[in-house]
Amino acid sequence: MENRSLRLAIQKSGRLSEKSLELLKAAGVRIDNYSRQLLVKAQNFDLEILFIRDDDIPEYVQDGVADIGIVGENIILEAEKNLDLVEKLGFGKCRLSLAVPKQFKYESLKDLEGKNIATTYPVILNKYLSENNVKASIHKISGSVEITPNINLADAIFDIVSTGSTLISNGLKEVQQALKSEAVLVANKNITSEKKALLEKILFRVRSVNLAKNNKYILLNAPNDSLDKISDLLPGIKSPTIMPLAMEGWSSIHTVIKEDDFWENIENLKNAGAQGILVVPIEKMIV
Ligand code: PRT
Ligand code: ZN
Repeated sequence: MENRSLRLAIQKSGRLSEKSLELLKAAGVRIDNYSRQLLVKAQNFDLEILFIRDDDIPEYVQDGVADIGIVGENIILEAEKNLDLVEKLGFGKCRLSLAVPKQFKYESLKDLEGKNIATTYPVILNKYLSENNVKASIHKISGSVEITPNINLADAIFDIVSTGSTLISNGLKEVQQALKSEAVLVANKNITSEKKALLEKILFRVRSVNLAKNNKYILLNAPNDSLDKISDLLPGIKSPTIMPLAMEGWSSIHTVIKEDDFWENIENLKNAGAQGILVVPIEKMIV
């Protein structure tokens, strides 16, 4: 009989493993007593978690061995499988960039015409170069791409960069970013309606968790004559809640604000008369 549980493939051990499990936990999915066996059943949700290498996830999901998966967008784009990209998850952020030895006089992509470029992402690189009308010879290698220019195996590399320190410590400089990547939730194109309903349920929770992460609950006090000015600075979900304080002529303002907007606006809020500003994390947010 066909398995009715929704089966999710995540990376067994690597940069996305902990964050994937954290996301499930925050979404209220309990997986007790697991020690990264291949397949584990959630305690309180009709979900099985399959722990595998990230490179295998696109194929497993396409072939229906798993119904959904969490994997880097870079892996998905390179694998060229037929999948639904359901949601960007906001972690595992990195970029795919071209880098050259630091003494290389790089001015534009044309400087790479006819050069040897080493990468583990030949599909993405090939597409990027042809979109930009540059012809280079691409060398697919499976690891330690960053050492290839030093051993004269390549003139340039195309690889994942996050802090950039790997490039620097290998005497390379990042010259061109081709794309950004982050962890994404992907799904098989032909899942049953039962499984689709389970996916929707998980997705609703994941969105609530991620929305909450990007927003903060803000409380502040202000003199009544600056309330309008302060309200204008707080682009809340709806209009802010304003309550009178015991102190004559003062009110307390509560609202939800995007974390980035908060940092942008902090000085303006203070200048407008805000005092006692509190910023509180939100656990779940349903709008
Ligand atoms: O064993 P398995 O095949 O499952 O894992 P893996 O070794 O292939 O992948 P892993 O765990 O290294 O990365 C998983 C995913 O994390 C990648 O597919 C990306 O989507 C994402 N990610 C985010 C990164 C990085 N940041 C990253 N910095 N993947 C790799 N790196 C490497 C990069 O290859 C380079 O060697 O880190 C180095 C650069 O880092 P900086 O900080 O020095 O620039
Ligand atoms: Zn891998």
